[in-house]
Amino acid sequence: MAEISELLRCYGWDARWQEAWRSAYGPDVPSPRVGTQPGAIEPARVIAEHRGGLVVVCAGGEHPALPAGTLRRRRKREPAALPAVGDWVAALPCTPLTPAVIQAVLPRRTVLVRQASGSRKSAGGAAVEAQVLAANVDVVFLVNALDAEFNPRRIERFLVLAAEGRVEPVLVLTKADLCADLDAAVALASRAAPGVPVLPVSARTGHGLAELEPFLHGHRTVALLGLSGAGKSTLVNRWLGQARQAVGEVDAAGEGRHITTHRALLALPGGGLVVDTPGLRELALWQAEAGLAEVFPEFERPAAACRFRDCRHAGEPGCAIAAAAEVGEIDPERLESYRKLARELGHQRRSDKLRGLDARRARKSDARMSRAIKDFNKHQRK
Ligand SMILES: Nc1nc2c(ncn2[C@@H]2O[C@H](COP(=O)(O)OP(=O)(O)OP(=O)(O)O)[C@@H](O)[C@H]2O)c(=O)[nH]1
Ligand SMILES: [Mg+2]
Ligand SMILES: [Zn+2]
Repeated sequence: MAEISELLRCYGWDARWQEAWRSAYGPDVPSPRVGTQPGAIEPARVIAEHRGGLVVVCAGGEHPALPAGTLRRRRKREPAALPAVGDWVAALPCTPLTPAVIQAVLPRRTVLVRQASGSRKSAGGAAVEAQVLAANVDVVFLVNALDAEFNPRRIERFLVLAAEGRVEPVLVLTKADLCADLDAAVALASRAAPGVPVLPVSARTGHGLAELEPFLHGHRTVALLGLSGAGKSTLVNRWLGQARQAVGEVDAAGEGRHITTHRALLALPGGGLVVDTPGLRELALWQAEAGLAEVFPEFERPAAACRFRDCRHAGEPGCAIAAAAEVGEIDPERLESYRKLARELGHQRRSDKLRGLDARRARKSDARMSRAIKDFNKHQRK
């Protein structure tokens, strides 16, 4: 078997990815060829996403890339199908005249996906789109500035998104230097995120940064999500040891001005990988029922005792959740959040059904694609 490229290893390629590749495309990782000849397909990781296209890193270095037409068409049936930052993909190498062409996305280990902003209204017939924020992320830092208003409801949303994508969440409270009562802030955040590490830091004074270090090693991928102006890029620059990501000023209203404009995966000198993202103004969930159940476990058991199987816990007769709330077993604010998120996901389910999104069909076409690529490579090797 061909040796694993050191560059790919730095970007997180490991024995498990090698295995995934092997089972999809055969025993060899074909070596890239240069020149205008079409080369064999090779593994690459998507490291940036611009309006104009993608950037991938493969054994030979960084290249501009575009998804193949087959992937773009698949998006209609499977909204999260397009390659995104963090994805491992099978790409045809670029030539001096053409970008690399991404033929397939290796099955994601984890994924952070939201409903694309502006697509919430499905009633008027507008398509509801999924947007992959980052793929194959090990840990997500939910970044919240301590000078901004703290909104537990936003945090819950983030936690559901992380749980759904099987990504370990860490709550990072930035700008600790601007906070008068750190203990109170941490206590408040911990209430919204039971069981999740809550780490106050200051990029200005260095306070708490050492606590983040353990996450930034060993070719693991950490994604940063949060409002604009929360201080994500400032942290990334600190870890990079250079001012590579532009950072912005915060205006009088305490809002950042969307300084980071595209998602990018960056390799840190210490071996870790970070995904810097543009500030998220809204975070609409995308098919996250499992994540919801994980973040609100206290509603799972009582809900099973509700009289109606599709009980919305909003005043239906025989509602076990309402009964539990009455005797004070349930935090009414969390119940309100849970209800709201469940309602939102319910709407989405129904509109998906109307559009006929069908996961089984998508998997079938996956298998077809990987067969086609195998054949293609066999042909190349002859
Ligand atoms: N006082 C203080 N200011 C900070 C700290 N970290 C970041 N800032 C400031 O917060 C502002 C916004 O920081 P950015 O790093 O650009 O924020 P961002 O989250 O990347 O914002 P977007 O790219 O727009 O999403 C800048 O003016 C930083 O100097 C900190 O720990 N303390
Ligand atoms: Mg930024
Ligand atoms: Zn109920």
